Amino acid sequence: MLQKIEHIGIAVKHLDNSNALFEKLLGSAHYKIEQVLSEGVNTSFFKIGESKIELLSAENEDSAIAKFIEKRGEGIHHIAFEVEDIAAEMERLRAEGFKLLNEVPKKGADNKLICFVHPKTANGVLVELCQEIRS
Ligand code: CMX
Repeated sequence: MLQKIEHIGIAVKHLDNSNALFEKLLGSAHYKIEQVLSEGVNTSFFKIGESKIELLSAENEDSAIAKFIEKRGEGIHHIAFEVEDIAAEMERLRAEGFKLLNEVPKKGADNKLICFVHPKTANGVLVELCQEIRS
């Protein structure tokens, strides 16, 4: 089951500028900056109640974020849902006909196992499943 909107990912050109902008907008500072080299992104996180905003800038031109901004400009890039059991959710969505962008869960930002669902199979929305990594 999808439990809540864990975060909304927003693609930005310049992380520093956007951190300052979102600090003004949200009235609170980001609590974390993290580079995820496997995804070619730099991220920052803001808490909004039980959800978060993730700002993403491209680390290199092959990054999904660089391609997204080139095609569509800055803006909402994905919606991430928290799940209890990512493997079970992936199996459920696969069986429902959604195209998953990775075969097995991968390590994402903010201590999460993640999997993306192709936007072409979800009404144009890039969906991320994320499960907290429990130590
Ligand atoms: N939301 C909605 N649609 C999107 C999209 C997004 N974020 N990114 C791409 N698309 C659309 C494209 O505009 C394109 O539409 P058209 O065919 O109508 O032009 C279509 O999807 C396919 O795009 P593409 O150019 O053929 O494929 P891309 O090489 O751009 O790849 C995608 C798109 C979603 C498969 C790829 O970005 C991906 O695998 N994403 C998952 C990983 C990711 O996004 N990582 C960065 C975030 C990591 C993090 O959160 O930490």
